Amino acid sequence: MKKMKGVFALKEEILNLLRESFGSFVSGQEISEKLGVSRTAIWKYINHLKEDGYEIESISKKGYRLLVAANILTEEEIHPLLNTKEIGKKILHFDTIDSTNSKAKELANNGEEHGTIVVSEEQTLGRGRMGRSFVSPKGKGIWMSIILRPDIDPLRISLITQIAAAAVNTALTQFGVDSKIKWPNDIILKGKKVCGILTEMSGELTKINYVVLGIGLNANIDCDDFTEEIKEIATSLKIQFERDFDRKALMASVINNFEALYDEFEKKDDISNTIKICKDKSILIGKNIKVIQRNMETKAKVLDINEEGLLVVEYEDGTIKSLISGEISIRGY
Ligand code: BT5
Repeated sequence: MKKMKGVFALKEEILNLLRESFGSFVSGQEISEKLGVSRTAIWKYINHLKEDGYEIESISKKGYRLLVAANILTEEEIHPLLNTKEIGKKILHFDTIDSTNSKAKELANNGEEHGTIVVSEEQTLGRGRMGRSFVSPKGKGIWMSIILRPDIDPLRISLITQIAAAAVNTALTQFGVDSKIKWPNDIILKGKKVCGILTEMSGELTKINYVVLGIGLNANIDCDDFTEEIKEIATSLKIQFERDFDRKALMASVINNFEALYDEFEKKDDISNTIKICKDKSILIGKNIKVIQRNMETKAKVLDINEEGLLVVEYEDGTIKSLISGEISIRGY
């Protein structure tokens, strides 16, 4: 017998063996020899996998056969779809959690490394900006947080939100979804919000300790999951296209697109592709809006998004200002 392995490792290894022979049987004897565990233990792990949602047929004398993979966003399911070096190397998956951003902050405070992702099937206390809540029903969206340790000036932190917005929008385009970016942190589909981004930072004036980048993407939310009030402003891919979207492929695509743009910025100090996407896909440029800052509403026209990701607006008195995302809400676009 080989040395005793952890429960997660064995479950993953059994799953991998079944995956390699997807659709055909693998005998208990074969699994037992390859992994050095008893056949009773294998039976136990197979039951765990079934509980996770994997459809596995078991027939005595033939063994086990994987029929359908579980529709969950675990590391085992996402890893084969990633082409990244650092982002998502480790994916911590939860069935339910208060908020992936809160969990990621707790982990980052305890030294969790750059690139680790926290993802949950549901959030019971999903958070938006300024204490607002974010609806995150079970198995219907991508509720994830990425831990980042960028070596950049803390003043440029809002660019991380822009990178995420560009990455989500590009990923959606790859799925045939024609969405738009509402500066600074929303992705809009047919006039309603389909994704929100929450960037939180721990650091000092001159040095970032870590950034937690939270992304909430409404993949397969049904209309009834939203309250009457939120229904007016929010949507999902399923509501718009009347079909389910592959959450695993979507999540992987967001991560892959994110790392490409993030690396350009962090390693080469090049934010140009991100800004180009944010400008090309902007729903605000050219529109008349209301800028809400500290409960004050001011009318303005959006002129541009500049090379530092700031929103350039012209107020009614003719003054031109570049806005930092911080505490600003935009209405009436
Ligand atoms: C955001 O805030 O849009 C940021 C949302 C970030 C959510 C992710 S999910 C993973 C990670 N963990 C967390 O706890 N959070 C992050 P804000 O711009 O403040 O917008 C919040 C407002 O959007 C709410 O007040 C509602 O009006 C609306 N809203 C709530 N749930 C929504 C949903 N699922 N889809 C679209 N809009 C929603």
